[in-house]
Amino acid sequence: PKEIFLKDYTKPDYYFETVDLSFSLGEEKTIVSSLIKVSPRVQGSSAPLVLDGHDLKLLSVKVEGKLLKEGDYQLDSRHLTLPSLPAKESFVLEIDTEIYPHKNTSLDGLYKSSGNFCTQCEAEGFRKITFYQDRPDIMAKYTCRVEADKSLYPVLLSNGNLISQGDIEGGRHFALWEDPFKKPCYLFALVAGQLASRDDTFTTRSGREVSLKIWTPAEDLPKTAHAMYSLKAAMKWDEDVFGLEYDLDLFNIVAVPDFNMGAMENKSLNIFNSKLVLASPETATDADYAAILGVIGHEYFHNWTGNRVTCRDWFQLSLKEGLTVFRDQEFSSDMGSRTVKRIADVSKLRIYQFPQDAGPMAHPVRPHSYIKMDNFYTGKFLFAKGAEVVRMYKTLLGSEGFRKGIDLYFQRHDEQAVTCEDFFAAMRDANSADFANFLQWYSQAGTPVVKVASSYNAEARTFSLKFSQEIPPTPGQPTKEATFIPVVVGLLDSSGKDITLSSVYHDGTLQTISSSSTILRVTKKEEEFVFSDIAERPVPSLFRGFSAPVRVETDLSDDDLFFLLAHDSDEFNRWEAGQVLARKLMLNLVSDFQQNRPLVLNPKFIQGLGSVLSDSTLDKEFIAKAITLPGEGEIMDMMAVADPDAVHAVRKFVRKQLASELKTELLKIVENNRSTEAYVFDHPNMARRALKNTALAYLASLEDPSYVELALSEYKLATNLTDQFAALAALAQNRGKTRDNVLADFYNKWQGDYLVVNKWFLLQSSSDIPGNVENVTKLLDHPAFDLRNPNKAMNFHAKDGSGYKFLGDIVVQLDKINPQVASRMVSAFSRWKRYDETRQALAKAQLEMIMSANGLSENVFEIASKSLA
Ligand code: B3K
Ligand code: ZN
Repeated sequence: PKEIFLKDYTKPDYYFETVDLSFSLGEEKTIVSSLIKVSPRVQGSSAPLVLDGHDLKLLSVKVEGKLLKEGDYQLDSRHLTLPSLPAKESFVLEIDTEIYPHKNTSLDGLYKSSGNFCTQCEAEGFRKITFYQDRPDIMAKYTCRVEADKSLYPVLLSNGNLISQGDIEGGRHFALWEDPFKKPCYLFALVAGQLASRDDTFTTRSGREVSLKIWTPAEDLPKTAHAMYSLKAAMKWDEDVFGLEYDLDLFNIVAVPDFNMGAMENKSLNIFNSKLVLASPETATDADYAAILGVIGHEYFHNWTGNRVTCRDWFQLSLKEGLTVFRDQEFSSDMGSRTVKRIADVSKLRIYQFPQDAGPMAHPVRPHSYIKMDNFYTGKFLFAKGAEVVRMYKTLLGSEGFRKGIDLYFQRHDEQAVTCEDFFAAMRDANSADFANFLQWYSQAGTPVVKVASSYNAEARTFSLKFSQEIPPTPGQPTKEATFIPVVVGLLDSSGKDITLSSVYHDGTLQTISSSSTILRVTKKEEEFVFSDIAERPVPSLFRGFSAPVRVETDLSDDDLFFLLAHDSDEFNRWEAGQVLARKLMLNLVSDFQQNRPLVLNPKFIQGLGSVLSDSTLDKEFIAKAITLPGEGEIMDMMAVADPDAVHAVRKFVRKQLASELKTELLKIVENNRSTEAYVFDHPNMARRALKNTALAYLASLEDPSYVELALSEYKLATNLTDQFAALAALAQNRGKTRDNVLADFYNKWQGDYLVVNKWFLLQSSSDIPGNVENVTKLLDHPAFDLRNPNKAMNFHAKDGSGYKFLGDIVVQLDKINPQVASRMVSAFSRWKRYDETRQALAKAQLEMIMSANGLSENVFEIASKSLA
């Protein structure tokens, strides 16, 4: 496999102006004809034209209408090369290929899902459809004619506007689509099948009436109401907040059961994994509803950030993904609770991105190289750091300045393929901003560690904060430069109120402030800021709202942290103080556990969480988050040698202790937050359910018969899946008859709904009950399990040798069917070096076994080999 480098980027020798595609869809084969108007970048160029192609049968090539003979071109397994081309301003290239969508299990390119045809072209799937310069800086105007059997495929969709349609002989019909905007081929899409649509309209603020259609099998249409609500909310929000309007008269969303990712932003024809479209109160949880809102928003927002302005090359992926993830985060914040959304996003960053940034696949926001681009899309979470970088621009520039930057970006780059520097330059130029060494964020991998030391001088009435930053070495980057870290700070007085800051001294200059919080621009390896006119020793609230994606180590005492937990005006930092305390406390308990010392939970911690629990002024979902302990992964991530057994035991211990000490309050919460009203998706109701269900899980962890009864009755009386599934999960924490019975009951109830059954699989595969590998091995033989469907393929963290072996075997099996999903799974091994020697040996053996498998995909090769390196 070949590694591709950012530094090797060169402009294409040929541009494509227009592309006319024609598909004749069939059961055994599909014929794809393309007619491309090609123009050389440099007049009179004699460069060969190299087209990408993968698993294609070439039928014919014509240049200017003239059929090329073998020998006029070169064909290998990945390319079609045309060595001599007319020396003209432009010429016409025609290529016919044959492909076999029914055999395509990779779900990349053109494939079939539940009998319907659909496509996925990002990042490099278009080359599985026809020979093309499959790179995003080739932007062309497309037409697409789709022809198929009319009774099997009554609906024929592609990008843009429907120009004409009609019947043709042999029971076939066609549709002709035209997309007026230039686009890269990764945004091409085609869908053909038996589908019905939920229809609605949206009138843009300039008066364009847009027809909205969400396509699913007819029986699923009732479950698309929330998706339609989400789409309209997103369209309105983008106008209000970013001034961005939809640019065509039609917007289609199609839901398909088999899809490698969440969804795809193809121009005007978004294709979605059904789990991110279909929802009803009985079959989807609050988390599903929220995910649908966020992802529908995300794909819609790509229409401008990604589609109208796209990436020059795949190294710039964050240009569109970081920005669009940031946009969907803001959208969800505005639709619900900003603090709770921020907490959720930061948690994901810590759970997924920080460990990746410390492992063999660590890469900068803009990677320097890749073997298989698909490996850089390991779920939406991993664009999280790119989104944080965009958020830092906003923190530094303020809402208005940020908006000015966005406006300039579109003014300069509409219908262009650009780079991360172009975005940076727009932000800078629109604000005449000084971004110092901010660009380091794009080129250095690894999570910066920022240490903060504070000191108060009573005589001088000054308070000093000393920062030092260090970015740990990552593969290929042993040493790092300092980067620009915006630190939002407030200082609390002894009553817990924010002190009004008057001035701060830094680098020889005194800056006046007069507000309760300020942004410190930390740009050097070591740097000091001194606040003046501070009457008493304050407690600093640092990195408010998580103002930079870094790991922070402060000299704050436990008392300071308890104080912040109780008083900080920045709600995010109240949560954060509780988490810092929990992490410290859990790490100490881990070492107690390892040295066979008895485990004792600090009563102050119980008290601290107890007062949050009974603080009726707080948002209920905030309380639910505040009483949730950091995950096992987060704790292991902080250890020199990760010890899964100890961390597991400690987390369980702390949970049970909290539950037992706070059971009266927890029970009250469950009882006061039930509702028999019809399900409503809004923040107050979701927050109420979240708090109740978090409390229920705590209580059920005690295995006390009365709480088991309580959870069982919550399970039985639930009127929506959120409550029902939460009760199921609470009961499934503990091994035994009740668990087995309730899982069986749930399956019986829902076996007809594959999306609910998937949750049932996932609950079990991610369970930490002892002996789970054996349970899950049995599930593989379950009639509802299908390895080919990515939603069902499970992702475990190996706990002992049997877990590793189980995962290793699945990876090898799955790689032959779907390399993208297989490589996502092999990532579970990537941090094997962080465990004890026995585990290391077991995991390494599996990685080596995988590497020796016949016909290994590039996807799995890249992750497995980098993990072993
Ligand atoms: N842009 C796509 C991801 C495509 C993944 C390709 N393997 C969806 C998204 O950003 O949500
Ligand atoms: Zn995206």
